[in-house]
Amino acid sequence: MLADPLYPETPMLELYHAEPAANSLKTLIAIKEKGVPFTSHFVNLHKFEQHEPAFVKINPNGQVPALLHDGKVITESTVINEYLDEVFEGPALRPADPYWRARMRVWTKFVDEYFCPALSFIAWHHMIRNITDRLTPEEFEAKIARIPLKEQQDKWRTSARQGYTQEQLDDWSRQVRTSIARMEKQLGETPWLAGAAFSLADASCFAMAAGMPRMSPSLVNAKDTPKLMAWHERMSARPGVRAALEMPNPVRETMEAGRSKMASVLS
Ligand SMILES: N[C@@H](CCC(=O)N[C@@H](CS)C(=O)NCC(=O)O)C(=O)O
Repeated sequence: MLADPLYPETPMLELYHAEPAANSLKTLIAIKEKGVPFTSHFVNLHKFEQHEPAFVKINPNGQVPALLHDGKVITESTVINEYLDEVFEGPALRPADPYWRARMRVWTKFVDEYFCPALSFIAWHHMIRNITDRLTPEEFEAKIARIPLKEQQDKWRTSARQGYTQEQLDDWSRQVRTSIARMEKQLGETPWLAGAAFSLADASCFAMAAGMPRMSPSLVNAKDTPKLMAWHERMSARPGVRAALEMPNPVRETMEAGRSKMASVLS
């Protein structure tokens, strides 16, 4: 087992991630809440670094995040979070009770299969052109050719060119509203999404909803979603969550450029 020279008692842990948003934010919250020292590798998605051969060797899907622990790779943000909680000392991030642990997993699955994809398609529709418009058609095709997954190639191409249809955007927007309503209902019944304590369910949902009170105030606000707003405040005040949000974000400006357009869909 290779030891990190800075923390000789800690096995070498490296996280490859992008700006603190979506799936990267999800794992950053878990690793910071856990308090495990790690080496951060920023992968600039706006420069297509996730498709470079060196990174594809780490994650054959060409996506962040990816965790490297003692030279072993773990991918999939939700799996990474469970792994971190299982392997490292520190505050428990999963309920001990099997029922609530199952409920936690229902939330993380819901985020991965429903909430995150809906939000992601809307975001890509509005933001990808800020990244791809500076490329010539030849440069763009060369970038696309390196993307390992056909589905991701299609998503980049559609988002960069014609975009998605209004019908598709409306449907994803409905799914985001459904996700918000489901969170609001749960937070009316329990203080955290999987019961009495913070868990990976909160990390997953917050990673998707972090920007919503600011970006989509007509959807997430004190009058319509008071429980969610109070939870958002409690989440934002947690030192681990704050540390995750404060991770460097060199692409903030490009992101902001697409946000107002995105907000108009999510209302
Ligand atoms: N199911 C994967 C999804 C990972 C994912 O979609 N990552 C996005 C960032 S949030 C990404 O790397 N996108 C860049 C690309 O697909 O080219 C997970 O949860 O880790």
